[in-house]
Amino acid sequence: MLRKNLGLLNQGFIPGINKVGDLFDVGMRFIPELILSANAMQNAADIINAAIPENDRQVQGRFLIGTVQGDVHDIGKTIVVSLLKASGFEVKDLGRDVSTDRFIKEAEDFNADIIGTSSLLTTTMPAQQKLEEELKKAGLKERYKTMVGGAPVTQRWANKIGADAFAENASACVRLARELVGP
Ligand code: B12
Repeated sequence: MLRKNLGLLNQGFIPGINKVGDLFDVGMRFIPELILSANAMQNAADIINAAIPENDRQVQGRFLIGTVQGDVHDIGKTIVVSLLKASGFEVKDLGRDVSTDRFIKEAEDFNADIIGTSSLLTTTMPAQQKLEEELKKAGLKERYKTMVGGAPVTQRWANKIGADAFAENASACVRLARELVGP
């Protein structure tokens, strides 16, 4: 069931919405179509996410996640949340447009193992670097593992800013999160 749902996403909806993004990029589609497609994708993702059973067996780890400041893209982040929950992680989703200070405060309150940040705009990716800098300044870099993701984000960027991991999609996120929290 989980594999079928992921197939619907990975072979169907995600390539579809990215196609819209590419057409928007070259000026063949405009904001109204972007919003229409986003709503259709959001509805599809909600149905599929709801069909992914939460796994309440032994908790694998505590994963705090959110989309960075200035960025309202959250469809991808929401898919990641569903798969983490289905894989036994306790997840706190802070939503979108989340400030660096809030990530750090909430990580403390939630006693997080991993802080995951999503960025879909090249203009908001620097917020992922700011989190690394603020964690270092606060002497908390060893306390939390960090993971970055989002369409423009790469392993090279993760290495540059000193993030502990980069995952290009939800399945990779679960695999890497398990490695980060260890057995
Ligand atoms: C849908 C969409 C919107 C919707 C968002 C709706 C919503 N609730 O999310 C709306 C219409 C609001 C929107 C607005 C804008 N958008 Co927009 N948008 C898109 C679009 C078409 C699809 C994004 C998406 O949902 N992809 C599908 C999901 C499943 O993929 P994903 O997000 O990458 O997530 C996967 C992985 O990256 C990873 N992942 C994601 N997050 C995380 C987090 C962690 C921790 C981990 C481990 C992994 C991970 O796992 C996910 C699942 O596999 C993209 C095109 C594209 N190719 O990305 C443009 C795109 C991102 N948008 C773009 C732009 C420019 C804008 C606007 C500035 C347009 C404008 N002028 O107003 C505004 C900015 C608003 C803001 N402040 O954020 C550009 C960004 C260019 C750039 N690189 O900076 C893109 C690339 C389009 C383009 N080609 O120009 N957008």
